[in-house]
Amino acid sequence: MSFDAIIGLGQTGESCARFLQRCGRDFIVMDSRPNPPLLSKFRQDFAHVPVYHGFDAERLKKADRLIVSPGVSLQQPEIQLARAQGVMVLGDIALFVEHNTVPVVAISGSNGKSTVTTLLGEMITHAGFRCQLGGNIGIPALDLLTQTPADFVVLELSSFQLETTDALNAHAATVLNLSADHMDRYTSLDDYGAAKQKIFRGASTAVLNRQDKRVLSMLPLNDSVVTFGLDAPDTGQWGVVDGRLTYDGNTLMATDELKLPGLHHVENALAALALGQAIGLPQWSMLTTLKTFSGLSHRTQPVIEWQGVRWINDSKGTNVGATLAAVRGIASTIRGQVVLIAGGEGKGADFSPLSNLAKNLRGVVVIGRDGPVIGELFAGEGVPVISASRMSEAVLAAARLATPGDAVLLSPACASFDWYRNFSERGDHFIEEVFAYAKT
Ligand code: UMA
Ligand code: ADP
Repeated sequence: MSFDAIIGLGQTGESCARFLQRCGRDFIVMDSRPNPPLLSKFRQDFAHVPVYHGFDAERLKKADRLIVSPGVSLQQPEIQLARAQGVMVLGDIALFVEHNTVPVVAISGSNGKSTVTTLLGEMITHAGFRCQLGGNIGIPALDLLTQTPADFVVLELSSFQLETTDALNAHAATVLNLSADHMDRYTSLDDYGAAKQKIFRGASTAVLNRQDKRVLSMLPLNDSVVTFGLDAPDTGQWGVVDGRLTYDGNTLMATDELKLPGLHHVENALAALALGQAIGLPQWSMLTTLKTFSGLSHRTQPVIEWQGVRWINDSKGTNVGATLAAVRGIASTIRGQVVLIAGGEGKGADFSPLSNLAKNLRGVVVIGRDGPVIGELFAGEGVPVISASRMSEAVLAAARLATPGDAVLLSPACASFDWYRNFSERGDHFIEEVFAYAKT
């Protein structure tokens, strides 16, 4: 019997099942968890499809293809064994590429992916084109194939999704930056970078951050390579001159006209402009979008200003690079200092670069499983550290540390899974506790 095996019953696995059913293929599903969150719904929707608990190498070896979800490592011995027997291993993005007919813009990087994906989506729409967003942003790419085709598809892609994709053949592709993340899945930063670099395979235009050495070293052999950075640009490149976004010698708008605060968002704006130009969007239209785009929730999102202190939710700051950018970005916009709330599940990260933030910090409140590791780092730098065992305590502790002119920033540098289902639940709970504190 000819069949495919879907590995992982999450959002991706479910979308793969819908896709294979539309194609009339037989398939089975395996998940290592006894009770994957979507199991009961799946059993209702796909009553005839066998779902197995645990990865069974013997069964996998008999499949034609393994369609592996991003949350499952390709290093799983059962997957390796099947691959060694000649079973094809791929992911949902590879299937999408095989069946998609719409021009794709692909966005990866350690941080800023969702922001740039959404911003570019708004630029495309403002310019009068139809656009679909998908991928790591939370809409499985295969589901886009069932919608009315748009003029462009913008895909946010994680390193996990790129690992299982051979050639994306995007119209334009970028890696925004590279800093340590998911070190529980990779042996080194090079290994992680190699997965991201795959985004450039077959791309017509590659857009690179020229100030990020690791990204620049990916310099692909694409027909057209465009760079962006916060420095003055060379001919045909994007950058900043005297506080103004600049392209090819022409200044376009002042960086403080951007609605989003912080230098990391200037980089995001330049990346979106470079990608937009690569697919033919008019500059005037993209600049108008930049002046109105106010960003996404949980990414340096203002919550409230209370007794002279600004409270900011950056729950999506789930790795060290994001927290560095968020603290520096916010510190440059306030009179005082930042009180940082950080900690959670560290994913095997090296937190030591965070100690460079000591001069920006009034104090640190540590939370979650790996909070104590972050705490030790700052205690060594002479920054006051308080440990909190729940979010309400963290908010009260931060309020005690802050003085007027300061900002309290939740930017954990960690995933949320030790206390919450996901980063948005963590951010929502933080906001709730901040309002509860302000009412007292
Ligand atoms: N899992 C198991 N056993 C399995 C299968 C999964 O333990 O057999 C665990 C994974 O380790 C993971 C969780 O279940 O912790 C979910 O994994 P999944 O592959 O089933 O995830 P999906 O629900 O399909 O969601 C995935 C992306 N998740 C991951 O890459 C972990 C979503 O990105 C993405 O939005 C979705 O596909 C649609 O494309 C989320 C994410 O956290 C936002 N991404 C990481 C990030 O942004 O840092 C990469
Ligand atoms: P991703 O989808 O890659 O996780 P997001 O756009 O959701 O990226 O932003 C996540 C966090 O990363 C933000 O909360 C902010 O702290 C940080 N961030 C955003 N853009 C950048 C950037 N260009 N460089 C570094 N950090 C960034």
